[in-house]
Amino acid sequence: MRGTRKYQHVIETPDPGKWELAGYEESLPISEKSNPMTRELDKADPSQLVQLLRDCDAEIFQEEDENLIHYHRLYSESVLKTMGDVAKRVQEVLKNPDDSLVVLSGCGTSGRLALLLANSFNGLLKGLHKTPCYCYIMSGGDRSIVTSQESSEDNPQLGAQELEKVCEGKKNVLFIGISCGLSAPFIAGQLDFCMRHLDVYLPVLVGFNPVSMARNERIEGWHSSFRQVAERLQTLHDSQKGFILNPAVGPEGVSGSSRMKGGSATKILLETLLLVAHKAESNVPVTEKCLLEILRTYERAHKVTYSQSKKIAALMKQTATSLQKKGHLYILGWGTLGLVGIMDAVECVPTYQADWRDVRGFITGGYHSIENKEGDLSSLGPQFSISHEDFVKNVLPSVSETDTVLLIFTLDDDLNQIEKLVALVKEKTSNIQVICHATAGQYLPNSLKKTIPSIIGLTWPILFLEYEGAFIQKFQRELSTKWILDTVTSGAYTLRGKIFRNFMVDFKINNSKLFHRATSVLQRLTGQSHQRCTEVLLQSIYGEQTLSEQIRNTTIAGHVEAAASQDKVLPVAIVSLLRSCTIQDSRSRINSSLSIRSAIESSMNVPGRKRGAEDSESR
Ligand code: S6P
Repeated sequence: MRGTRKYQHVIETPDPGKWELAGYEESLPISEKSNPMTRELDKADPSQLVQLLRDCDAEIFQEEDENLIHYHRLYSESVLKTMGDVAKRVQEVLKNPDDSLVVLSGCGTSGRLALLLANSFNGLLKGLHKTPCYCYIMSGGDRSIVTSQESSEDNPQLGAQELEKVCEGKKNVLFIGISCGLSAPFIAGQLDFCMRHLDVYLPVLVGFNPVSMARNERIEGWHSSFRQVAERLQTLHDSQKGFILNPAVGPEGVSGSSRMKGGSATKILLETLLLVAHKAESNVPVTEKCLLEILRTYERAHKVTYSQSKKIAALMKQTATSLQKKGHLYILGWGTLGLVGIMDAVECVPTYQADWRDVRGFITGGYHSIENKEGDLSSLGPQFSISHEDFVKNVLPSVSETDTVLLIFTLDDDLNQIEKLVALVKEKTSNIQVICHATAGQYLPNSLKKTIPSIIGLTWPILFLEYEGAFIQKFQRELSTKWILDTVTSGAYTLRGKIFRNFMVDFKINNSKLFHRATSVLQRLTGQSHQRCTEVLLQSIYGEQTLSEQIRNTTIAGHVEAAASQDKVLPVAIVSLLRSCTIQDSRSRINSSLSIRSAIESSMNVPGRKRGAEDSESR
């Protein structure tokens, strides 16, 4: 443990990683760097995978190290101070709910978290018979709750329009734009809009890169880059007309997969800040101590969660086996834990090119429980059927031994209903697992215990707190569930050969960020120039060895559109570059390989291959 630590930590956070040293993958922002801890993620067994991802999650709580680059961390004074300042401004909104609003906005996972958070705090207000004053925006609209709509995040104008629409008639809006990588054009458009209307809007940016690492290419069809917007926002900090909350939490365990640490850190940071604002409403002043007290409860949640590492590893192994046999993972959750399950399932699609049927989430009460703006979306197609009734009616009849069913609930949920569902599922598969949250002193009834072979039991301490504080337990349970599911699905897809080292290598290129990530992964694995990598990526997207002038002159948005109809674009480009073979040869090699990972691994060892940057740097 380092001597510089200021706070007594609940968990043992790892020592600072090599990623903090000057020069480590210098051209990349923290959110896109590869985490030195997980460099051999693809060779790990389930227990090691859990341990590695556990340590990565613990980095969220690591403190700033003055001996290294001066990255601000969650516990840094400047971050705590900004959290306090923003909390005070939230208080002002809470005092005048009729013409004020707190808007939370994001894309992908960040958008789903905006929904979860807005609903939590509206729920908190409603419980006090106060007017709800939170609202959420997600790029792609409510469809993005249950399906991946990555392309809509590239549109800054749309972001601004949506914001203007939800804020119509309001005099005081606190806008919280979440972009973990400080990269989403949709959020840039909204921040820019706020800065042009500072009489009404107070813009707050939440993300996990320093401003100097915010995305720097000019947004297509717009006037600025994300970085320019963030820099403008930074200048408003001293006058308290705008804020940036961007502690470093370290690179993701799976490079770039911001649904993992980025999502968890968003939840921790914003729930802490907002809870303090609500407590302060009852005349408790906003202090660093209040913030720290809550942050510590999340550290505790990390400890409680990963005390179940063995069982988490078993669930991961079971899931990987199901996926390998072309089976599925069905996640059935109660209350907001169901939404956490849906969030995790949806993300498997863009991150691992999974079919939407592979991992699916269901929630008790369907859309009614989610309380989304657009109401019931189930008429949009089978993908949008998300209630337990939908599961029983449409999915259960075809469930078999190859499938895994995971139930997630608390002991305060309807245990009779749960028991009945368990019995129905058991008629179809014995692979049934449970995540069960209890408060100290509560026990799972024997009748249920006997019927479920494997239970991940998490017991949370009783919190003798005032009304607002009682929400902490709900937040802990959600985060703990998120950590387990992130680890299980990321680990299962790693075991299925979808990761090479710690790079996602088979993701859908369906927005500009992902196009740039694909080029960057290509460069890192092959050591070839940016220009050459872009060229081969385009060959793979268009399936043509010779690129026409028309293709070369197409915008990135055009390439992204073309990539949408192709599969395995990145793996084909990687193998083609490593082997100096045609796109067609590469594709047939991949198609006949055991997994994407094995196709890349065997191409790495081709005689005479030029060593890649990654090879020379760190292996
Ligand atoms: C990440 C996930 C994406 C992101 C989205 C927003 O694992 O696949 O859906 O959440 O791209 O990213 P950001 O950096 O703006 O929060």
